[in-house]
Amino acid sequence: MQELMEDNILQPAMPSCWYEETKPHKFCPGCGHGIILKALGEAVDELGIKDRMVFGCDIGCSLLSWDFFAVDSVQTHHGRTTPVITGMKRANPDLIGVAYMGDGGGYAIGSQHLFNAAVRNERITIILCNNCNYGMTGGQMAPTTLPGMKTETTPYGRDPDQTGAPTKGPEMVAAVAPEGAYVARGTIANIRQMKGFLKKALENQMAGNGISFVECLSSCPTNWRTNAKQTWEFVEKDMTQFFKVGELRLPQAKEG
Ligand SMILES: Cc1ncc(C[n+]2csc(CCOP(=O)(O)OP(=O)(O)O)c2C)c(N)n1
Ligand code: SF4
Repeated sequence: MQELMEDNILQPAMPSCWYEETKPHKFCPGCGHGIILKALGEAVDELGIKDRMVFGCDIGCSLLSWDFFAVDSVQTHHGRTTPVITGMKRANPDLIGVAYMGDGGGYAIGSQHLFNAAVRNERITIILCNNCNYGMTGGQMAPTTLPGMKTETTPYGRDPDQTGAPTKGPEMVAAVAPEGAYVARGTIANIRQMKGFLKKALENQMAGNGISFVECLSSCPTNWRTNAKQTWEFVEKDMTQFFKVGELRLPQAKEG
C-alpha cells in the first residue's frame, strides 16, 4: 500500500494549474464547489491557458478558492467579481478572465453586474455555483431556492407567491446577450458534461466572441442537512426538474 501511495497510483490526479500547497481544500465534505473547480482546472490544463488566466472569486463559500489556482487571483466584494474581472480583461485583453461566484453573489447582490456584462457581451468567463442557498452565512434563502424548499429564512418552505419564482440565470443571460455569447447549465452530477461546458466557455473567450456563462448545479450538504444519498438525489432529481441542464446559447447563433 505504501509503495502504491508513493508511486502516486492511489492519489487522485490534481490539475497542474491548482496550487498544490493549499490542498486539501477548505470546503465541507460533500460540497460541490471542489468538484466544479476540479473540472475547471482540468479544462484550463487541457487548453494550456494557465499562464494567461486571472481568477476572481466572490464573497460566500466561493472565496475559499482564493488560493486554489497557481495563477494571479483576486477575491472581491460580494457580488462584484464580474466587474472586477471585466476591468482586468479590458485593461489587458490577452488575459483569460474567470469570475467565480455563488448564486447569492451572482443573482442577488451582483445581478446588475451579471445582467449588464451580458448586455455588453464582455469577453470574460463567468462560472456560477448554484447550491440553492446562501451557503457561507448558514443556509438562508437564495434567489435559486426551490419552491417549497426549507431554509433558515423559509422554515415552512419557499412560497413563490411571497418571494417570486427562483431565478433562472442562464435563461436570463441567454435572453439578453448579443451574438457571440456562450451560455450553459451543467451539474456536478455529470462531471464530464460540465467540464465540456466549462471548456467551451473558455474557448469562447479565447476566440474573443463574447461573454461566456456557465451555471453549475451544486451541493451544500452542510446547510441542506442531507446525508450523501439525499444530497445526490436532491442534485440529480429535484434541482434538474426545475433547472434544465444543457447548452442555451452557442456563439454562432442568437435565437429570437
Ligand atoms: C455587501 C455584503 N452583504 C452581505 C454579506 C454577507 N454574506 C456573506 S456570504 C453571503 C451569501 C453567499 O451566498 P452565495 O453567493 O450563494 O455563495 P455560497 O456561500 O452559497 O457558495 C452573504 C449574504 C457580505 N459579506 N457583504
Ligand atoms: S457551507 Fe455549503 S457551500 Fe459552503 S463549503 Fe460547506 S457545503 Fe460547501
